[in-house]
Amino acid sequence: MARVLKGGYNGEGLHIAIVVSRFNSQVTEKLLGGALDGLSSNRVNDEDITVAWVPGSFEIPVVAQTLADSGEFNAIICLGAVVRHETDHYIHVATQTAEGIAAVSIETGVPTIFGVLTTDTELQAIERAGGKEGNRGYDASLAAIETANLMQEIESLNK
Ligand code: INI
Repeated sequence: MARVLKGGYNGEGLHIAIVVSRFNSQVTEKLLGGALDGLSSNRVNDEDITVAWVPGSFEIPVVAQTLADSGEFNAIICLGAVVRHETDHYIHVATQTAEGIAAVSIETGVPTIFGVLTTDTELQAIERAGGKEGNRGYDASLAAIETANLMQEIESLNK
């Protein structure tokens, strides 16, 4: 019979950091609310949650990496909203943020969750931050808990 590993959603005892961008804060504050709601609904203690604000999404990876390197956290949740404008600035910010977050996750081994919206319009972002398309911050919190638990299961194999 195959061994199946499944992280599950019990957040008890997990230490989670959230890095959230102030740019487009009308959206990111809602993503943060969703993430905090998801963590507390799944039994992560308030005192085990750390929130770090950064100026824009581009600054998320370096702060996420420093938090991951601290060894204090089981997962890092990254929240931001990159909205397309007339110039190609958007593309650089979105690409570097996504690649940077993926690199932190792989290089540190600390699950680093991509909760950064990349949308054509502000309305699309609002719809994904507690509007009719749900709340990607909440979704990111579940991904953090599940992946952190899965990593712990893998680390405890053969112990
Ligand atoms: N930062 C965002 O988080 N979202 C955006 O839509 C955005 N746009 O479009 O410019 C944005 N720019 C700021 C960027 O993240 C950095 O903070 C800035 O370039 C300083 O490094």
